[in-house]
Amino acid sequence: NTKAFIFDLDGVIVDTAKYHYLAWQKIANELNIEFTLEHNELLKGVSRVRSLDIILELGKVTASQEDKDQWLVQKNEEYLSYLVDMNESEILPGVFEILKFLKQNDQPIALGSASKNARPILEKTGLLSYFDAVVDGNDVTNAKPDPEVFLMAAKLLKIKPEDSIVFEDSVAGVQAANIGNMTSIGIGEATTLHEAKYIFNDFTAIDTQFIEELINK
Ligand code: B16
Ligand code: MG
Repeated sequence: NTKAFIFDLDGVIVDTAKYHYLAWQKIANELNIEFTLEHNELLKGVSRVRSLDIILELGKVTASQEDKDQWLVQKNEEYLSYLVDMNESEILPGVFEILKFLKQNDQPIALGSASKNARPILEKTGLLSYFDAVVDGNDVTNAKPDPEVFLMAAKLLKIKPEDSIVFEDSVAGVQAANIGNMTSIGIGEATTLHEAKYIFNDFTAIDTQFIEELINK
């Protein structure tokens, strides 16, 4: 049996949320907008453009498109500065073992991320060669919970949506997988991700027997 295994990036493979947070915080500070870790939760899985709008809404700030464009560039430059030293030590616990197991079992693997920086991150962590397809923020027009990113990934792997499995840490991402008729696996808090078909705290909680059962379903 062959299934498509589709991974989100931030919060699933690496914890880049902390870098997004630091970069957004700098912008928010300059604009005198209070931006806490709790607020940062709202930005998970959300596109860069939408993230800025959410922050501006928090501070009830209106801005010209020109200003917004400048802040978006500034945010990304700041974010990229944190990625310079990134290496395989930033791969979240258990992820590498599952990727290896899937490869050994000839299962196609794809990335389905909202990030426009996904490829360099996969390269820096040494994981790019594990992915048969990479679909990211440069390829899609509709953000999660729209299933576009995952549907495109499944299509590239030549696997039907109903035979696709999605690993996601964000609510919008879990919803996207469900709307796309795929099997959603939430990585994180059960209270937050209750819409997922299965939920695990992290990848160390997923054993290879569970993956085997998914493959043979
Ligand atoms: P970039 P994911 C998402 O990645 C992040 O969760 C989200 O916080 C970020 O704003 C978005 O990527 C865009 O990232 O600014 O690098 O294009 O979780 O979909 O892998
Ligand atoms: Mg994510």
